[in-house]
Amino acid sequence: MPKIASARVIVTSPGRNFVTLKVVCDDGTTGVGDATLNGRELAVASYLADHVVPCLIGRDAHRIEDIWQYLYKGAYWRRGPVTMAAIAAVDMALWDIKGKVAGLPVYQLLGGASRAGCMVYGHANGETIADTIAAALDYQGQGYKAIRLQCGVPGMASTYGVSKDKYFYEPADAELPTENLWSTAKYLRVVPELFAAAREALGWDVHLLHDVHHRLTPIEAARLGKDLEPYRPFWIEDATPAEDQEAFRLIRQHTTTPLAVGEIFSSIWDCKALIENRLIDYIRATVLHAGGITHMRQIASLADLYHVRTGCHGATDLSPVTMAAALHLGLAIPNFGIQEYMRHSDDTDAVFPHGYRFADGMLHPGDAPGLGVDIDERLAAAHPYRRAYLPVNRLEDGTMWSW
Ligand code: KDG
Ligand code: MG
Repeated sequence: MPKIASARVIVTSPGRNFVTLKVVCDDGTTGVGDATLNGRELAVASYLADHVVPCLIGRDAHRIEDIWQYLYKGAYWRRGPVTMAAIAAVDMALWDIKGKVAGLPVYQLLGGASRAGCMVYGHANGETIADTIAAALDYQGQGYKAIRLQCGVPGMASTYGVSKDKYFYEPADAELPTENLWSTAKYLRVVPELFAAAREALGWDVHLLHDVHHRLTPIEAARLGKDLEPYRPFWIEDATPAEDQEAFRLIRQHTTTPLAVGEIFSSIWDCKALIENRLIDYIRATVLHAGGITHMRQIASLADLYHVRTGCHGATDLSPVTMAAALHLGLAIPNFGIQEYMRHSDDTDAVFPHGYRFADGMLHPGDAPGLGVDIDERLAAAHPYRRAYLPVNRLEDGTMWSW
């Protein structure tokens, strides 16, 4: 059995910051895990290097479940994004190692493929509705079956999800948090117009998604859900801040627009009530922020009982290691729904060589043993960490709001 001989934490910034754990076994087998927590990267790096790595040395790398339980229950302090991202990194690395030792891609260890590939959604965004539609048409031309639509709000200087770059949105861009302004009234006017224009231009054979990014009250979210119903959105995401889970009951009572939530959840306990009370349709927790493949598989199994499907977070701050892990899990589980795919920059792709491939609107993780992704440490060293924060948000009168 491979024993863990060492593990190192690699912090690199090829266009944006990433924290990666590399576990090395006594037989030379290595595994990689993603531990990136956007804007708080060094907290997880320290949690891993100072508190987790010393406990790993000498352990049997095949005992994935036992090591998961050891790190979760053994810390006494449970859950939370820092802890769960650190556990996730170890978990991903151990699945990577197990696959390499077995000579099988991880999806085979999880039960084998349940589908041809994982349907993904791309990000169409623009300052105006016309710009967003043009971007969406571009995605449609590339074969995407699902597209997220975000556009600028007239009268507001900046809007969540709208960037200068054509293919990805990189909000963590400042050494101190930038301050954005928000107006719910202005926003609620523009989104239905965007969806009407999108159906007109793109037709009905493509799934359309939208991210509210935690900004509405329950009754406002209900209004948006109703207004979008004629355009049959695939989902609206994070309609309200999900720590108030009862809020989703109110939204549900008013609209049949499907609801997705969970990208900031860190454990099955954050998902449980929403799933069991049938208040959501898609769970967006990820292998990275929700404890790795081991824990995310448990969340997906719970969700499956209630007809809730996965729609895992896949923004650029989740490294290609997470993307690979999510695709192996997504390919295998019965209730995969969709996978977010905000492409990485060329610099990021170069630091993380990977085998997953896009074709016909889907990503496939590839058939290399393990996760099929690695980190080029020499190249990583050429991109030192740079402090970068997500923005904060205020109402027009200065009141602090959710970003
Ligand atoms: O780190 C925060 C980003 O990943 C988040 O703002 C992106 O909401 C997001 C999404 O749906 O991709
Ligand atoms: Mg989101």
